[in-house]
Amino acid sequence: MDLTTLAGRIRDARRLTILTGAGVSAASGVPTFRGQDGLWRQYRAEDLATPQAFGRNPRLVWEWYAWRREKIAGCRPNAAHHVIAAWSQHAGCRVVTQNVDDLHIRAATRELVRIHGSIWELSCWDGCAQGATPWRDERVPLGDLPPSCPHCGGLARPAVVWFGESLHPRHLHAAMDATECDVFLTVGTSAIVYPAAGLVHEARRHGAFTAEINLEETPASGSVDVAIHGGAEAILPRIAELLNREPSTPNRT
Ligand code: BV8
Repeated sequence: MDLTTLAGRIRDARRLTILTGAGVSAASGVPTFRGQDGLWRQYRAEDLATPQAFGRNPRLVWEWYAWRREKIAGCRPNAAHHVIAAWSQHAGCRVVTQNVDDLHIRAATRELVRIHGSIWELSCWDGCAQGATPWRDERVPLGDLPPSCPHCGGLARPAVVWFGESLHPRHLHAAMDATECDVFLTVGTSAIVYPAAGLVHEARRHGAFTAEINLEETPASGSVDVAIHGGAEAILPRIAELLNREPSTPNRT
């Protein structure tokens, strides 16, 4: 199985779903969660991205998010985001991302489901009715930490899904719906965070051809039809180039 065969599968697919993780943004300079640069002051993501950690020390958790926002503000979509955005313009292509950096949005990706929310959005931690709907605040720096809810003056939180929190039902439904596809690509994810990591298995169950593009082996590598080791920012443009070389095809150029 090589890139040409995978390109052929993508070319013939009426429905293509792409799941992305932090590895897609790595080439843009966004730290991944579990790579070398994923640590912050020796904390792991799982130590800070929880409601319990926030309840105990909202300022510390906000310092981590403010540090990430500052880093992400200086990053731009890379070639992987642009190829995915181009494919997303075609009917039948859906993109499900675990990333909260919004680089897929900045690359003008269509049919995008952000299952873990956005680091650029906030909601009310103290549960006021209006503050339940996330609001966007792209200020860098964010101002005094922790920020307050503009509706009730209580504590604001990052509008992301923390470990131990359920995904928004609408997002979970859209992600599950997207597993009913002909080709399912999982790109740049360590495949250990659920329910996102379960989507590729769901796609297989629906009879999809599954492929993984990742720098290293993951728990999903043994289950997919093809596992390609390499940088998403290099592999995806090569596949796109193979597709562009094809005689014009109705599904995807
Ligand atoms: C849920 C938002 C139901 C926040 C994130 C105990 C109690 C409660 C729950 C659990 C539990 N045990 C297990 C669970 C379930 C838990 C879970 O899966 N835990 C894991 C750690 C085992 N899941 C949840 O809690 C989920 N909710 O289950 O609800 C429930 C409710 C209550 C009680 C029980 C169940 C919610 C999970 C969402 C967590 N939020 N993010 C924030 O960002 O601050 S997850 C976080 O990890 C990010 O979103 C990230 O995207 C995601 C996954 O990480 P990856 O994207 O894969 O990034 P990573 O660094 O790991 O890997 C990058 C990969 O890219 C690497 O393989 C690398 O080799 C590769 N790479 C690097 N460079 C490149 C590359 N590949 C290609 N090209 C490159 N250039």
